[in-house]
Amino acid sequence: MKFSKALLFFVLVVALIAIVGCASATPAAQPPAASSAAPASSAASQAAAKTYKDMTLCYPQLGAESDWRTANTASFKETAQTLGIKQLVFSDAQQKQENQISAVRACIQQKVDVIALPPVVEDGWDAVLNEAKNAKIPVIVVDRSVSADKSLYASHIGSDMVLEGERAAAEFNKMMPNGGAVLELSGTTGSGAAVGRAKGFRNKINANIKILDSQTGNFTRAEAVPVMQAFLKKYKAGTDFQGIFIHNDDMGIGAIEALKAAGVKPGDLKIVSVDGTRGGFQAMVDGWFQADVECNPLLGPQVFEMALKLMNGQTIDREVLTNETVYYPDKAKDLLPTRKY
Ligand code: GZL
Repeated sequence: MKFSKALLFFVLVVALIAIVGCASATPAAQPPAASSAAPASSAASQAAAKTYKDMTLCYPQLGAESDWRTANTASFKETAQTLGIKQLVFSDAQQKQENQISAVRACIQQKVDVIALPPVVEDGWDAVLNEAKNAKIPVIVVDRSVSADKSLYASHIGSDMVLEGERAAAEFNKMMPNGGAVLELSGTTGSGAAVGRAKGFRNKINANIKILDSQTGNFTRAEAVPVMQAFLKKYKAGTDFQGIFIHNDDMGIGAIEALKAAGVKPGDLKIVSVDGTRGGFQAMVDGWFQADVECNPLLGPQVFEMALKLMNGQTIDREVLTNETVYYPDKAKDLLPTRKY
């Protein structure tokens, strides 16, 4: 059977089209592209770690009542500046809890990353801490403590206020081995600082030293003056009482003003204060204070570090206590120029 060349060519062309056409209609299985099918790498699957530049931290400061508080505020503002955080949402509650609670609520509305709360008093925080928890905004309690359940905040960082009171008591025990009587000028009523210091003082004061009276000066110089004046009207310095335990240096300086006006001289009484501010060191240099129990306000760097860890889902210690000491007049003159607050 003889095929014409033309027919043979036609058959070949048709066969060729049939082969090519199938190929294009059913693409061959493509090898998996490395980027789409391979399991994502662990780095790629994790969201990029947050940095300080991503941080909006809320610091609803309780007030500006003392040199300690001024230094605490400066520590947060300066650290925020140095770290270059996105925003420090700062406010001053003028020592009013309702103002602090409003400030926290505003920060929750703003959807800040972390709230660092320096509570003016211990009680009354449960509701707003629950609101922050429900909004998934972690809270770090700073400085003074709260009575709210620990599940409502991520951590507390501050001083051991009970230990501070115990340290003050130990000084009176040393200075008044034969006993006597002391007055107490306490801090803000209901504040973790005043409650802790009073508790610690009573834990360790010797039985032969009587706490003759106790009044609050609300941690301010101005409010301590009339309290000390009233004490001096009621009790004879040196006779009815031989010492004064004062919960912070600012009130101590106010008390000195009243003592001077009443004719009391440096050294007539045994006075122990708390904070270790420049004002307290000067009072030791001048002979008014026989000891000053340290309470460190410079908590900014640690709090920002804790906040960044929380933003990156890392765990932090639930309780961070600052290491502190007691300062005495014999070194006060040399140390005064080195004091940071
Ligand atoms: C203590 C702090 C107190 C200081 C005062 O940690 O809360 O409040 O002792 C300050 O000086 O006003």
